[in-house]
Amino acid sequence: MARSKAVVSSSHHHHHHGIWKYFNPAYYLRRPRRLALLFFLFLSVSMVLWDRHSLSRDYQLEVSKLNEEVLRLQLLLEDVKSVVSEDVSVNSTLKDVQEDPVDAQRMQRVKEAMLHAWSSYEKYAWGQDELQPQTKDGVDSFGGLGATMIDALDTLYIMGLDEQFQKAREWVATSLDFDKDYDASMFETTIRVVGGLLSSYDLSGDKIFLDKAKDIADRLLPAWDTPSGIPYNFINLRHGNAHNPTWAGGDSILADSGTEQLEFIALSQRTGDPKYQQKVEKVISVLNKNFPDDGLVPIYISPETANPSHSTITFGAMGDSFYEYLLKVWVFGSKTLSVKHYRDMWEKSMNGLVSLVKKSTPSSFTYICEKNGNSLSDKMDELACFAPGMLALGAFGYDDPAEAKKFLSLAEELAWTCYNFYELTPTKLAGENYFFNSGSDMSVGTSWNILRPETVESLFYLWRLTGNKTYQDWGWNIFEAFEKNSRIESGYVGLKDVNTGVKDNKMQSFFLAETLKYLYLLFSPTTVIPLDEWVFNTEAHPLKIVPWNDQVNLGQSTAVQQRKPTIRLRQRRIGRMTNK
Ligand code: DMJ
Repeated sequence: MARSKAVVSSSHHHHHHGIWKYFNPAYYLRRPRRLALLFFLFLSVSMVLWDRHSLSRDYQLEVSKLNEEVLRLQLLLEDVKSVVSEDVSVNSTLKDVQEDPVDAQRMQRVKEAMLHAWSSYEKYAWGQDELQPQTKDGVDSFGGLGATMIDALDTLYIMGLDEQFQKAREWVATSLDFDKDYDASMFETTIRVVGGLLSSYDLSGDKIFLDKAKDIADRLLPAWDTPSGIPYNFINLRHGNAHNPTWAGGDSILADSGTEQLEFIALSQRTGDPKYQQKVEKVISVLNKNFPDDGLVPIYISPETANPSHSTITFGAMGDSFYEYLLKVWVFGSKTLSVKHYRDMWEKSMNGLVSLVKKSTPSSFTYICEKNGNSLSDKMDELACFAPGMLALGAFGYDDPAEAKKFLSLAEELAWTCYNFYELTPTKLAGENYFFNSGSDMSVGTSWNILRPETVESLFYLWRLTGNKTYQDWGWNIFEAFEKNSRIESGYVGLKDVNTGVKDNKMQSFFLAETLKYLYLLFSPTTVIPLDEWVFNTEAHPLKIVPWNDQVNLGQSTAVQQRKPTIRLRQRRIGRMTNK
């Protein structure tokens, strides 16, 4: 009994030893061949794992490339289908059709660029504000409102990227949430989010977009509750408390305060509720009370008194779109009496603009100066390159043909300068701003390029309004420079320096909203978003012009619905000619 106990105990001990001896280094030191075997085993396992990992990475890459290819083929198929289905029916409207095969090809190339930008966003930053293509992730730079998603909606629609549009539409319906404890810029949120949603509503007739636009606009509205009616520029989306940035010394910014008129007027027209329109129209009438003869307003204004403080006058950053909207509200209001004061203010401002215009030496580039007090500074932002387009659009509103001609040629001269902002750099992409020096024309100041649209925007207007194909060619050159410098495998990035081509890590949402849309429209038939039926907001979101209702009739405005067929048909016809 005692013996057997001893045996059991010994065997148990032995067994225990049997498992754990392999973890004892001494065991292997005494057995070098086992050690070698172990090492070899370790090596093979790691190699197999590593190989599998890189295999699956290659595989993923391959799959994503194939996915893009499938999408491209789907687009082609869509085009071919429309040839078959519409061949019989469209003979009577052939004039709408894209006649130029080069245009048609370029249009497809821009559409493909949009697809690349969009699928990159979809893959790495879905639902977030902006894609960071280098790090392949997203960033919420606007409070997490899906800025790129909303900015891209109407571009997807116009280009006929239906599946992508539908998927984004589902995100808007199910995941877009504005209840954020975030101090939003009322300007950025209006032009991108309110504008993007309203445009999608006007194009598709889908009510979800109008509901969402109303939701966010209601959260922005308290920003206008100031002593003067000039709004505070930031507002908390959840709590509704508004304020101005401390860096502006408590003042409001001109562009930030005067670039909501189109969106909020459109919202009043579409909802029948006048409160949006009232807030934004008051801003203009308040500014009109002390409007200077030259129509030039400094960029800082007091929200208490509506008086401008001593600050820069510019058609670039912080001034720009205030002037743009004076003209566009007049167009949006069907140029009727109720919006005449907008046109009057705009014409004054354009005389002011002329007083800032100079020519460089030796090459005689026309440029717009900035003004500080009484002195002009020879500096122009690329942002100010929206001005040629605005001038061209407004030129046709002068009764006096001499005035019309004067402003159209000014527009054309400025467009040449802006095109040279691009042409003169090694990358053929423009810097952020330029300095003009007598004897040596111009030189790049701040040297980054963040995929901005202003120059191609102006080329689009000039092409539409003059029919001069040179503007298309300039736009195409700029597009190719973006393709060459800014396109990477996972999206489009800006450049830190247009001289060296060093890339940054951001795909700005306005690249999809504006740059690619204007480029696409530069090569589309002029019947796609015709300028006498639509007004582009400053983020390139087209809003449909509807009969200008006075306050009493606002409720009856239902004109902007079921627009889908019109656009779709035109889209199809383009495809048809592409394949001819
Ligand atoms: C856009 O958000 C708008 O075009 C705005 O008017 C100016 N800045 C960017 C594009 O550069």
